[in-house]
Amino acid sequence: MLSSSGATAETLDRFYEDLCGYSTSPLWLVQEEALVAEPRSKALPFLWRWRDLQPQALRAGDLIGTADAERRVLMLLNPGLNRMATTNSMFAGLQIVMPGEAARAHRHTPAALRFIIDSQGGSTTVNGDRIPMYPGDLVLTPNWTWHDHANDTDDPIIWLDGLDIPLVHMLEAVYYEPYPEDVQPVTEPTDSSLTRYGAGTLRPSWETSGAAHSPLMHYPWQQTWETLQRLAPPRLTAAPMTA
Ligand code: 1HN
Repeated sequence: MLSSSGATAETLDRFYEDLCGYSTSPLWLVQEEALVAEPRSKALPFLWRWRDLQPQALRAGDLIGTADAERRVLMLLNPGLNRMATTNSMFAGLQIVMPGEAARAHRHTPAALRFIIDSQGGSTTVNGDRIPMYPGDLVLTPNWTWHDHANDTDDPIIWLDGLDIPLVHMLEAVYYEPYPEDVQPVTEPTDSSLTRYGAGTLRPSWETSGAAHSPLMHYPWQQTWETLQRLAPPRLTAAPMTA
């Protein structure tokens, strides 16, 4: 049988007020909300349009130099979240690197992914592995890997950054370190993670990646497209992202 003390509202009010003074609070007043109610996300659906944002990215390229921005990124901030977040757990942004520029080397605990939108051969170097970037490519920068970006082409390059910053921030585990030089040395043959691990089920027996993350950093669009084509009905023919 359930018990009841019969305490008056005033007595309870005083009790709850006293608890406040001890940084303590009764669970039974909020248990419904804390445990029973289903999660309701504060994040709102929102569409960021390329045709709106591309000109703004180019404008940032004109107005802001690399001396003023470690990374020239337009943040895609969710209108329902009052913080640096695109979804509850992920941050996204559009990054632009102008011809001849390099975004200097650094590393951080949030992990990053990049989907390349406009590029005729820019590159990201991840722990000494220089990765060429073309439209539709996915390039990974696992947490705490050194990375810098370079644009040796005649045109601006733009990509979509995705980082798990809101999640790592919530864990109070965001750390950052600049590389001692502007650019890290390339220590591997170009695109070596793809060479070693890009064949999927075939991997060299002598490679032993001790890293806690996947050793594959580059998913070229051509490979992705061909795989999708093999899986899809035969009417798909052209690779729309191919330059
Ligand atoms: C960052 O370091 C990069 O390394 C991109 O390219 C976007 C957004 C917030 C904080 C750090 C990058 C970022 C970022």
